[in-house]
Amino acid sequence: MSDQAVADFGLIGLAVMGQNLIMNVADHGFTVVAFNRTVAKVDRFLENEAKGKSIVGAHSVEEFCSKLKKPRRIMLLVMAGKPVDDFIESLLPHVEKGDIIIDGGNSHYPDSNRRTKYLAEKGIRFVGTGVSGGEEGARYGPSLMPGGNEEAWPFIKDIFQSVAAKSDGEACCDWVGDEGAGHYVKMVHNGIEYGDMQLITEAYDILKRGLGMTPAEIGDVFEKWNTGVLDSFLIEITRDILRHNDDDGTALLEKILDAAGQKGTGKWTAINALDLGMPVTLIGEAVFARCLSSLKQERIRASKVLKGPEPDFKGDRKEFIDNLEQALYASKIISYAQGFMLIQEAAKEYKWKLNKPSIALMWRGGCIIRSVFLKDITNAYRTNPDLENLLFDDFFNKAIHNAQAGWRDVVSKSALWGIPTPAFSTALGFYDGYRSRDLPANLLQAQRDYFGAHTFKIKPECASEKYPEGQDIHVNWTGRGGNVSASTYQV
Ligand code: 2AM
Repeated sequence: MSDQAVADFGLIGLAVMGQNLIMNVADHGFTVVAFNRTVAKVDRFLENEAKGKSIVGAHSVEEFCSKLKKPRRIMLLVMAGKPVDDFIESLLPHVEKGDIIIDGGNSHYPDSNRRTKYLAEKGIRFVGTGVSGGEEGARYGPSLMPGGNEEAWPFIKDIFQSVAAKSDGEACCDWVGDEGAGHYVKMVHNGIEYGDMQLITEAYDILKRGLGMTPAEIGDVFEKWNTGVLDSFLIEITRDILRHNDDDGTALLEKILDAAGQKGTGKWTAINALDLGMPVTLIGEAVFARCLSSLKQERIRASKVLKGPEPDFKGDRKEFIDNLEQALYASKIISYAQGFMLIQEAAKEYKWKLNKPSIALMWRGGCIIRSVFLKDITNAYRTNPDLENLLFDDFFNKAIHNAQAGWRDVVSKSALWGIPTPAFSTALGFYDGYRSRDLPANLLQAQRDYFGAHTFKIKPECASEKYPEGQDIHVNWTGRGGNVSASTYQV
């Protein structure tokens, strides 16, 4: 090893996240070498934020690699897409077999699948890691979700778990699984974040329009909720947002245009759920709710011509607010159950070994969806890593049963009042569908067979010689046409 090789860890990409993560790593006793495409940023960083810390700079990829101890541990925090591939190519002439390249950007998981395979062929260990928690998290403790080539894990575990957020003394970072599993789990995290945010907005809307409460009053409700089962970062910041007054003494929140933006990770999750055939309805509704909100001008026109009922709250307000807390809790349980159903299916489909108890632990602290609730999910998967569904866990089974009456009260009242609750409602719809032994899909199958000869199977208890169990059956519903099923003829 050359005398120059002083650094334990290298990071490329000196935007705020990169700079903060470097300082975080240096604070934990590691020496870090920094590089950036625009090299002037390296010197600026060294002279300012990095001054006095165990951070060195490099002015070329070659110099960067020569300053790293072996196996080299190189992290990229650059813009997702082509810049990641370009940097990987520029690193290749200067790295050796066994070295580790980590992509911590917002990459889509298929890219991480591809990069893991491509680099493994060259003897380079690739890691795609989700990083959550924003700038603050990067500096003082992010949630880190690494996946890819598992051979890399023993070499990066110490650094990753040192810099990650801690929850009850445990690092919010563990190995997720193969190939793009780290970025996949980060994608689902973001989808769940969409869902959590949508649920909170619906609760706010019900309190505002249904009960006629002011932002300050609603802030007090959120403050109380933050001491109970909903205790979480998003509930906490919502409380603060509700209490944030503008110069004129009124809530700034009420001046903000009600048209939501999105960067696409929620959409990726929903598209993936459709691709895998998993009913991740709450995230889907959360994405669509943002789409609907962004049709502001059209909604203004619609509000003038489409009539609906007005809220007329009667009864005990405190009891209703408690019911709303239960509705939010129950819907959140459904959303996480759906998220884990998706992750489970992805592992099966993509043949990844996944570390489920750790996924919940990684979301426990550091990231946007961090909450007390995730401790209960961690416990559920630690007790039974093969848990088929979160709703089968004793704790959550009890929780959803306790919350049910309040949840139904909120969804039905909102419907009668004309207040949209796409996320609360879809969660309840899912719950009732999931717990239904019999669904009306028998009629659907009959319709499909009627118009398209798509065939159906008979219920085992109704099987007979005429309708044998397990067979694809086609019936001539009209007495006209043939008896040929769609699977045997081409239109
Ligand atoms: P820059 O400072 O030279 O712009 C976040 O934008 C990080 O990604 C920055 O470090 C930025 O480098 C880097 N980045 C953005 N686009 C890039 C590209 N096309 N190639 C390499 N790095 C890029």
